[in-house]
Amino acid sequence: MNEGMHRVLLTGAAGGVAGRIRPLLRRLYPHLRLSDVKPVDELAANEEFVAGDLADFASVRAICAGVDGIVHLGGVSVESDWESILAGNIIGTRNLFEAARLEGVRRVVFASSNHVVGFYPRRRRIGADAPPRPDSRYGVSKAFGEALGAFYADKFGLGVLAIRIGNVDLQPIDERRLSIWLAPDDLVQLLRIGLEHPDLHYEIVYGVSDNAQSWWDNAAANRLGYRPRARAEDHRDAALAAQARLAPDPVGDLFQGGGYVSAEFSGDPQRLLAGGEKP
Ligand code: 15L
Repeated sequence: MNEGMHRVLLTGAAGGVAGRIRPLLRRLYPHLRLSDVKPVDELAANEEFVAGDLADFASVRAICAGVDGIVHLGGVSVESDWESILAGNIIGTRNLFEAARLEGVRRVVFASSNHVVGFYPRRRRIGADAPPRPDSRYGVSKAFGEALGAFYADKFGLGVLAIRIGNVDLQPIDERRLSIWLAPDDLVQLLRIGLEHPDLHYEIVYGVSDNAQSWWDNAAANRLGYRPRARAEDHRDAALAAQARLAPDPVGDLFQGGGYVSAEFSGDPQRLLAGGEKP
């Protein structure tokens, strides 16, 4: 069952997340087109590589031609300077959605990030309808990508899933990741919902496994059939041991975005914590 998803484009294919999910995706879809500015080696029989620069519209249109669905992991995946964020994530994501529309692509799965909501306090549980509180230029660019997704869905009928990804890895690597860890298999479950769910219009979901101390209400994902299998608690001792080796981060440790919050921070944490509480 892949609901007409014969050709799927994966952007950011040379990155770490793509490397973890490629072996799973190529078993699900007949043809995977991989794209990145950097080359990707060791292609499987049903994979092709097409180089693409997200900041260059003609290049983005070429990588989108003839595909049924797109998993957009490409762009800048961490905090960076404005020029890099503008080129890779603001112009790049605009180019991606516009090219998808012109090429008649049916679905786009947008890799958003937990850093869209990084300034929410850790003690607050939020849903996908929580207004953005980005903790970084990177988080702002992901909020922009979510807005673009809504626009292309509402205006042009593209099916769009924005996944606010926590942290994709084989296991949670510290205490914060016990809340936001996303196992690669669970990410692939969400990608399949984005590419194949028959009733998808536009939805924001959290990319998080079945973690007992998650900060997020993932009702929207569950409604679409998401049933995460991995549990951060199964790796709790190792994550806490790793945490004990890290320096405390007095500001970052209070907020969901962690180090992205404390980097360059000159605000008032107490004010943010007070303002972040529900009456
Ligand atoms: C992200 O959005 C980044 O892409 C990833 O590198 C991690 O920093 C992750 O967030 C995180 O919050 O752990």
